[in-house]
Amino acid sequence: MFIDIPSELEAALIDRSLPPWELDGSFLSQSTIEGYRTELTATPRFEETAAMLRHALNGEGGGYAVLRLRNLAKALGTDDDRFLRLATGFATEVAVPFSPFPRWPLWKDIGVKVDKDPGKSSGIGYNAFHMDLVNGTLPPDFTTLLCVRPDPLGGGPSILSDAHAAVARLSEASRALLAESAYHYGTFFDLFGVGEEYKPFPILDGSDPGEGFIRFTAKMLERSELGQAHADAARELAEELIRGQVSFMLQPGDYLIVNQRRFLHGREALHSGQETVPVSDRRLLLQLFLRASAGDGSAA
Ligand SMILES: O=C(O)CCC(=O)C(=O)O
Ligand SMILES: [Fe+2]
Repeated sequence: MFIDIPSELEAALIDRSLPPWELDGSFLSQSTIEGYRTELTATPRFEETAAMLRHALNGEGGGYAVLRLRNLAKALGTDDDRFLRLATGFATEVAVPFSPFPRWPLWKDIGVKVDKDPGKSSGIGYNAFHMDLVNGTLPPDFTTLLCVRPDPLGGGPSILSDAHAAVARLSEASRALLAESAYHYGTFFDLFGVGEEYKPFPILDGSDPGEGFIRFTAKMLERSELGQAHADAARELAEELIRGQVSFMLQPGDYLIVNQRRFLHGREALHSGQETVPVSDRRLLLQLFLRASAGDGSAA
């Protein structure tokens, strides 16, 4: 699930500069998509790398990938627009980049805020297994996280788990409870491209693996009022996700892409002592969401 960029491709990408992207509403414009594709497919071994990436995300047993853009990040600098455009170009090979948040740029900063709810995005604590935008009727097909800086104190490995495999290990009775519209989480305000608010929702919608979402966030166990039996079933799912998890530390330039129809993600706690780290040195990720092309639920 870790994909290195062949060195001849790296060299060609460092020499080439993609133009700034344009948006059409909250989606990357068709002319940007076509322009990036034309530029990138002209570089050596780009197409085979993009095919490996798509296979890691959509192929049998797949569901996430870490594209190692480390050398490109070193050569270009992570705060150079050229680097971000290249990452956007790779993302575009998977699905269409978009921003669900009208007031945010295409790539959204996830920094570290010591005063925030520690279990939420940019908090310092354990970020439990979840899918992003869980309470929209159409969550992003892919969520992507580009690492600019890891936690300088050494904490915060990413965690991933195969949601369908976790569900398959549950009892029939628990699965029946998870299929009921008895769950809710969070607020839904001013969002684009992710459907309507879904409340209450079922965690399981009966679709085949790789088709529907396993609409789950373990954060609801602490933050939503749930009936006892439904909460117990959700807790069992959270435990199975942990039993099946993999974890790894993102390095500068690592680009994690998660197929939200297959895998759930989260992050271990950052190391203690974040308040002693200057804000400009703290862990920083950039987040981008992707929509599979219209009418194609699997983004193949
Ligand atoms: O900080 C991380 O590594 C994950 C953040 C995340 O999943 C989110 O903000 O939705
Ligand atoms: Fe997330």
